[in-house]
Amino acid sequence: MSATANGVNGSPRKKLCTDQRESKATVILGAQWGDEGKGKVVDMLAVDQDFVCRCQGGNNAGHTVVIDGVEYDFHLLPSGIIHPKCKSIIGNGVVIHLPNMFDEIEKNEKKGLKDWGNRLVISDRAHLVFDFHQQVDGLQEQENNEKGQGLGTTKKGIGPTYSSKATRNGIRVGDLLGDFSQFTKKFLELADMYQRMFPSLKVDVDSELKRYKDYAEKIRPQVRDTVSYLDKAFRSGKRILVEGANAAMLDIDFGTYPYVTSSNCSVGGVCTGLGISPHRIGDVIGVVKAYTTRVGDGPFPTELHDSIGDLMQERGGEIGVTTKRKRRCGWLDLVLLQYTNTINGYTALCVTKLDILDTLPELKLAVGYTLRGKKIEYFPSTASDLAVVEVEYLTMPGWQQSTENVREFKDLPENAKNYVNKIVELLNVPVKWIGVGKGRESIIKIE
Ligand code: 2SA
Ligand code: GDP
Ligand code: MG
Repeated sequence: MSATANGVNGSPRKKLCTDQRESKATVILGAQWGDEGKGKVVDMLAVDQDFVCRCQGGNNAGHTVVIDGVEYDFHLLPSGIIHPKCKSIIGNGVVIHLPNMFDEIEKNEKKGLKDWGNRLVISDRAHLVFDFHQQVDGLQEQENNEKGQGLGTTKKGIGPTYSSKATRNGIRVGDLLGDFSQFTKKFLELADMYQRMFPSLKVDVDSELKRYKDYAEKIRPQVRDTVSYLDKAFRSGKRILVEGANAAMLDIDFGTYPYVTSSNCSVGGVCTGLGISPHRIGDVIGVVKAYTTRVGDGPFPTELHDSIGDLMQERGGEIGVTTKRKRRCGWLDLVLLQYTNTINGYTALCVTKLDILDTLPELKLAVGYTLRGKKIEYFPSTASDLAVVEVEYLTMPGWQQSTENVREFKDLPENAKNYVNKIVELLNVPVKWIGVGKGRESIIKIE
């Protein structure tokens, strides 16, 4: 048989996958501008998983999990960390500020997190965020604001750290655990570069190096090569969940550039941020808030600047988990969701926060965009075009009754069912879960 025939029949690939025990990762991704409720979905699905992995972002993320009335907010730690049987992986694509990570661990220990040291695994390829990256994030924002071009970042040093990674003078976890004199040299060079770029930046090099010498020993037990570790897990049929952070519309390539974060928050980031082959990706679950929110600057076609927007903000408790900023609110945008579905290929959706819409007499869904008088069949790539699209809406009647205690789809008010069914119809993706409250139990599962 020729090599070509082999390829066409798919046999070389098949050979790699013939082990019956081989598993596939389930991926959870934000389908809008973040804060869709990914933390809650991860918590729900992590119950029977062996691994929960973060693949991108850093502690700019804020993922909320509510268990028995106790609210946990995770920023860098995977939301599965509270599940005693589940290992939590921080992959190579993540950027880590160690002092913030240990603060986060300490805060959660006070709420009941136990034995995390046995479950947390950190990639030696992940890049480190230093205090000066966070300061530079603030300085850049300040400069941009002065020009009226602020992005509204979380100031967690995410952009500057991914910049260091791209300019190849970033420092990785593995560097910290290796020869400390080499780490010192790299640290001095990097700090020096930023001080030349930002003369007002102060870096207390001696105390930082002392601090990092201690952090090296503190994290050493958690660090390993996560590529081979996960490979072994896939081969032995372990159940692996990937927790996307931020969301598709904040993706550095596909989001509303430059009003985006600095990583790939869509499905590609799963492969590059964990070293997973695309063949190992199974279900891709898109988490969709029943309306739209955005925190930070940038265009938002369905934004509401009226009492309905205020109602969504207040009823929805729409406040940033990391920065405590008010989130902007607006109608559900199906044009945007069609776009992120094209990129991510959702196999199922979880629609969250349906309960927040319970009091509205009427709801609108964005179903089309017109740009400079012409209906468009693509999602605009520039912030300036997106800022001027005219939105075509479909109006649907509201249900004006509480959905909070509903646990089966059939028991939802007819108009709530119609709203969800419209999402399914227009996206052609099944909705498998509907969130009707903050708690773990407040979910409708659709078999
Ligand atoms: P950055 O800090 O460089 O990643 O900021 C760039 C843009 O990305 C947005 N961004 C977010 N949007 C929604 N949720 C995020 N996490 C927090 C939360 C945000 C918070 O869960 O609420 O607390 O404010 C998040 N992280 C980054 C950010 O607003 C910028 O528009
Ligand atoms: P994430 O970043 O996608 O994990 O989302 P966040 O945690 O930043 O924001 C989602 C907020 O909505 C949190 O306060 C959650 O507790 C809350 N939440 C999640 N799902 C639901 C839901 O179905 N109904 C209600 N009322 N709140 C929800
Ligand atoms: Mg969030």
